Amino acid sequence: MVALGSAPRRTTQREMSMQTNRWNVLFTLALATGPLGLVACNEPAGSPGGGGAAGGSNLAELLKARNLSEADAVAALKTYTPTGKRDEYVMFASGGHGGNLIVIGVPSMRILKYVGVFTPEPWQGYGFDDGSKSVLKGGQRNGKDITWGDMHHPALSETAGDYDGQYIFVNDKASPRVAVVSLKDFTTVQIVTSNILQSEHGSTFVTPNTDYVIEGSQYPAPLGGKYADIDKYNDEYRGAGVFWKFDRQKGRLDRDKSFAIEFPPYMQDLADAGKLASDGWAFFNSINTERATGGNMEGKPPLESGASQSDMDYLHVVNWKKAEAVFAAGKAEQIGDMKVIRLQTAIDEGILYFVPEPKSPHGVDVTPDGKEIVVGGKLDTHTTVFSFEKIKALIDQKKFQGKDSYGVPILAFQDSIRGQCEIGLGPLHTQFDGQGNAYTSVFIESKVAKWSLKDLKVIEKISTHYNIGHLSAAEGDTVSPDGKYLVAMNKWAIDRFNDVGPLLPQNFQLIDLTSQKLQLLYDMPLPLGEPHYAQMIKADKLKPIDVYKPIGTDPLTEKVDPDATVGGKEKIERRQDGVHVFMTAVRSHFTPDIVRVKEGDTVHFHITNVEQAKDATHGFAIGSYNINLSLEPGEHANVTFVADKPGVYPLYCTEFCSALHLEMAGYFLVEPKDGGAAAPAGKPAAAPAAKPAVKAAPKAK
Ligand code: RUQ
Ligand code: CUA
Repeated sequence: MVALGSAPRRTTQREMSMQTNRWNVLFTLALATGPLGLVACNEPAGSPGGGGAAGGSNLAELLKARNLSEADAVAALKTYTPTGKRDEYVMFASGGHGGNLIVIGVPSMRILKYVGVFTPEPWQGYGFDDGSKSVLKGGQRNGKDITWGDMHHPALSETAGDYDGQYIFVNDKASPRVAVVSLKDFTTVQIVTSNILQSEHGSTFVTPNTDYVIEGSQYPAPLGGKYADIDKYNDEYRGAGVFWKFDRQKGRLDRDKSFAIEFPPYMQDLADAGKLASDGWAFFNSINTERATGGNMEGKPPLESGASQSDMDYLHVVNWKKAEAVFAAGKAEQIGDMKVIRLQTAIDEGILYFVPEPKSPHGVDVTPDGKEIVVGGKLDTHTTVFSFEKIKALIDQKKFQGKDSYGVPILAFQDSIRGQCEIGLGPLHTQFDGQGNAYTSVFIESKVAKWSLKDLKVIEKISTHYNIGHLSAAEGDTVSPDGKYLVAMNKWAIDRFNDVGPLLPQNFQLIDLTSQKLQLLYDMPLPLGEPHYAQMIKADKLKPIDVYKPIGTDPLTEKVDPDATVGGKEKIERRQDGVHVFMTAVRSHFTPDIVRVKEGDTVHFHITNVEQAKDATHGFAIGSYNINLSLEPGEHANVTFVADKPGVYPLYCTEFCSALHLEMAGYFLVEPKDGGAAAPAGKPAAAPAAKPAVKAAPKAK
């Protein structure tokens, strides 16, 4: 049982510097006494880390025994976080196929939490009580439950272009969905979806004050979920950019105030919102402006070669401020469940422009000052730096080099860029520090390239292990990035970890940006489906609650639930709609602890954890009924189900909450309709005569 009432003590500045000094002394000693240079690790991959067993308590001996190099020791000291100490940054990483969000402390790289988002998360009881079930229901597609997610890009809410620590938004590429997670309690409070899109990718990206959460399509399809054969690709298939309006007061996306902008059937890729100089604008990449459709068994080129014919694709430049006004003026059309600004309207109203961008680009990242847009050209060796000022001037002067086949004005490439930086093979995504440097992931080379935005020259490259996709720098998407740490999110781990069968973990690698040369500090295996992107926020910007107050609070409404119960007021009531159980949980009992219902009854459990001690969570489980709640201190939860199988069901608490946790249990008794004659579920009803026989069976001795 954890100590109650004694909040973990924060380390004082003095203690910190004492500690640093102690390490310095120890470390200098180690360097002076140990032949560090001679034990530098140069072993084949796959050998046990650090060679021999850890032995001795003397640093120099330890380094020698574990065969660690000086660089290893430095890396260890930079990431080691002693017990009770906290991390400087918190990173929110996508949980990929798991459809959940992973909270990681940096620089320790300790996993702090998995937040259930698009899929049930049993520990949190997410997807088991009525409230969270209704949140998940918001993400049903065509009435179907989706039991996985392809989560890509978490986006922290921003105020004036800076992370404010209030909310985080995430997307599901496969079944276009956007979720809102409240950072007050790290709980998913809303999932929205629209039938306007059938897949998405440019999501989620927020405008600088979180007015909108952007969701851009990926693979074109007829808008609104309609059917059209792929022969009609050019005419009937479309992309779109959805602008979900965020109501910060309510902490929810407001469907009625949200709109979409129709795009031609190119495959839109990543997106980013403008900021400062480019506030009011948004940028979407595209691939496959060739409009290849695949059909490799129908005499057509496979999609990937068909889509790589031209040298240029189109950067979509979108004036969302204008789109907002056009939508408000009623010039959007209802398609499916979304109001859509049609392509022609977007052209006529000056909402959409194209700028050619090198072949099959991927990441589009607006610089911290909002003045430039960096595009990584997957099949190009450069990053291209577009100047917003130049783009804006061309638009204002209506200086276009032509139109695409749908009539969208095209700006001249050379007139829109400031320049290009020769990066290497396969540049994807770019992050920034506060010193005018950019960091681009180089997929094919498995490297991070640090380059100067000013000179467009590579300063340094560091190898990653192995192919790197996204990368995330501390406060890296804000108007004032911190630099300091960078996490490379590598898609191939190959030989980095112990073998666990053919499906390998992902490899997150922590890189120090403050050292003279970029230094690799830590490898973190991530045992969840491809987690594309992450954002990293200064830990002290997060101010989550530690208990729900007042007692009986529903996390979704943040109000006391009308069915919350206090100690002494517990009751079981039979009403028209079934049996209502008003229950409390406290160490170490549920009240009531025996609940009797009849087969076929609808049962409503209303359970309040009446504790206010930090971390005093109780679980509530009824095994064979798939009931599993997590009741954090002060929390109230409801769960409704039909008691359709008679029998005796123990109920119990699933969190080891006290010395008498095992005794925190009771019984849920479902009396058979016929008063006890029914046999156990799955077996034919026993003849009444069998009953006394069972009763009379003598106890085995
Ligand atoms: S995108 S790295 Cu969504 Cu690059 Cu995956
Ligand atoms: Cu409550 Cu265990």
